[in-house]
Formats: sequence, structure tokens, C-alpha cells
Amino acid sequence: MERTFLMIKPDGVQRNLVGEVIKRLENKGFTLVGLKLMAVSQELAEKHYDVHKERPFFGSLVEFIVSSPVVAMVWEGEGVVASARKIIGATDPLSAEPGTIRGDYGVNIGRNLIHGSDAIETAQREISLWFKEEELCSWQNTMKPWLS
Ligand code: RTP
Ligand code: MG
Repeated sequence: MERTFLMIKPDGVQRNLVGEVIKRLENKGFTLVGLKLMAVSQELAEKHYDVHKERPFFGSLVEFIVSSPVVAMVWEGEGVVASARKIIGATDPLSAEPGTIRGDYGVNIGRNLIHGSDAIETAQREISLWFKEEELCSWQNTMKPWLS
């Protein structure tokens, strides 16, 4: 089953949007398979954003990610990589559509609340960068027949 890596950035945690983000992914029908609140090391932040290392915003981006805890998550489901990117919205919150996380809550490109893997291969790389295999749980919903 397809998996993606999402990270609620320091601004999302500080603005108490952790529950809201999780709710939107749960409501869509995706399955949470990994979750941790963590302080990020300089090394991990630099590796994660390695693709942007020549960009002018790289230093301030890494500095922001290590400044305060983040919530790292792995979500599972059909088409979850692309779908989570849609739920998150465009990079610049001022261009992001209402109804998306960034469109509803973001105000600044450098404070856009959440990261989501941009492709299946990127997701695989990011999941193994942020999580050990034993930190991830594969599980099935066995409550459905019991509740309905
Ligand atoms: P992310 O990787 O965080 O999910 O965001 P994204 O794919 O939508 O955007 P990306 O191009 O990968 O950029 C990574 C993060 O860098 C910051 N950024 N600042 N012009 C700027 O100042 C600028 N451009 C990008 C954003 O926080 C973006 O999420
Ligand atoms: Mg990106």
C-alpha cells in the first residue's frame, strides 16, 4: 500500500493545528502508520531539504525546522502521496485554495505549516530518513463490522 511522509512544521505545532491536520487526513480515509513529536537535528533538517541546498532560502528553512518541535507522520492509503499534497495545498499559502490546510491557515511561504512528500520515490526516501522500520505499524481496521 502507498505511503507518504508528512511533517507538521514548528508553526503548525505552535498554532495548535496538530489535531486539525490529523483530522483532515483521517476524515479523508487515510491510515496513520507512524507518528512522533520530535526536535529535529541540523543534520536531519539539512538531509531532508537536501534538494533545496543551493536555493537562497535553504539556510532560513533549515533554521526554522530545527527551531522548535515538529510532528513527523507516515500515512497510508490509495494515492496518498498526491492526495495529501492536494489536502495541503500550494506552497505559498496566499495562492493555496480555501479548503486546503495552507489555504485555510497559512499566511507566509516560509510558515506554511506542513510538509508533504512530492512523489512516491521521495516519500520512500523521506520515510526511511525520519522513521525506523519498527516505529511504523501496519494495521487493519477491525472495528468497522463491529460498529455498523
Ligand atoms: P514542502 O517541501 O515543505 O512540503 O513544500 P513544497 O513541496 O510545497 O515546496 P518546496 O518547493 O519543496 O519548498 C520547500 C519549502 O521551502 C520554503 N520555501 N521558501 N521563496 C521562498 O522563500 C521559499 N520557497 C520555498 C517553503 O516553506 C517550502 O515549503
Ligand atoms: Mg517540497
